Amino acid sequence: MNNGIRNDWSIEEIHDIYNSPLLELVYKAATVHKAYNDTAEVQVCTLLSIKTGGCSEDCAYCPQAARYNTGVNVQALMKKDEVLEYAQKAKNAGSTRFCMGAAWREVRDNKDFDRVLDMVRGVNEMGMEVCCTLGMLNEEQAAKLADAGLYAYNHNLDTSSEYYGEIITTRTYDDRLQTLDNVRKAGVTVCCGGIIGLGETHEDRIGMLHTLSTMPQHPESVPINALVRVKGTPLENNPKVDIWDMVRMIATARILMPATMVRLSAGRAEMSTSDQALCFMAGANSIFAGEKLLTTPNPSFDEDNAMFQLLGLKPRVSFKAEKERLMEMA
Ligand code: SAM
Ligand code: DTB
Ligand code: SF4
Repeated sequence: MNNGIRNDWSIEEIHDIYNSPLLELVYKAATVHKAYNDTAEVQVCTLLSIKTGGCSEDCAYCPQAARYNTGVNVQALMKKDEVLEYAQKAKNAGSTRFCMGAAWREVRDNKDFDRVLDMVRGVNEMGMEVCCTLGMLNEEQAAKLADAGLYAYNHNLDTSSEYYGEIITTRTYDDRLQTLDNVRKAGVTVCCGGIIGLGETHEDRIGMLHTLSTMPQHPESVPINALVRVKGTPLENNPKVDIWDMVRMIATARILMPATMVRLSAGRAEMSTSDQALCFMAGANSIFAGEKLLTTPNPSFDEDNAMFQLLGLKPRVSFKAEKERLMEMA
């Protein structure tokens, strides 16, 4: 145990937390949140799809898989200058983390990867936390990203190891864990979470939370996505995720991983302000901002600003800026 942070949760304990009466669960999560974090602060991350569509994988939820007819236009890797322009806009709008996503199965050692490394250097120099999500990585590639100034790498487990094969057949759960290991070894922070609404059971959700919360070091951020049902994907007709399930998931994640950034990720476009307020109450302290996630709609900066005003929330300064401020004071 370290500062009350535990890595030895049992499935039974998580089961009991997840299944506790909803308001009691939210109350407990809010209490843990207050003890570990500034509850007024919400980290605002901006996502940019730097390479879109045409992906060889078969992830059943994903509009970017080449094998589904989803109407997503394939776009080759963007130019560095274009990406930096977006990053500057995001920074001006108050975002402190910039996350670049590519519809790749894995990173290959080629000119495209060199260009991504250049983008990472550029965004880092702008004073933002840089995050990438590029698919699978080996140790050397993770080290190169770290050298370029990468702050975080997003690589989701998506669901439980038991249910994984129902959703993706072109890679394994172990492949995912291996990449996460490579990222950790390179000293890059880990962003790893999942999706609810894939047709999984409550036990699958508990299983995924168990895997995340028993890692030797908790992921620094855990995105909880509600499935965005995209026409043309095998999951297009799944029922809409119930907000109470989202709240239950976020609250449980907060209790298990008290100091982690729990991100209310995909699905906000279909949530009301009061739905989102409940998620913040339950311990969410990070969002993706900007009109688009990777390919699907997200609330606008103006809508989010209005929500922050209403709820008395403020965007969190970047860890980098915080560190620099402390050094200046010393
Ligand atoms: N290709 C890389 C990979 O799979 O790791 C990076 C990009 S991929 C789009 C990043 C994550 O987006 C996925 O792991 C999944 O959790 C999430 N995602 C994709 N489509 C989604 C959808 N329709 N609804 C919710 N989350 C989704
Ligand atoms: C994460 O967990 N959610 C983001 C980010 N990491 C890369 C992606 C959500 C994608 C939603 C579907 C889309 O816009 O294409
Ligand atoms: Fe490709 Fe990532 Fe989408 Fe899977 S989630 S199809 S790997 S872009």
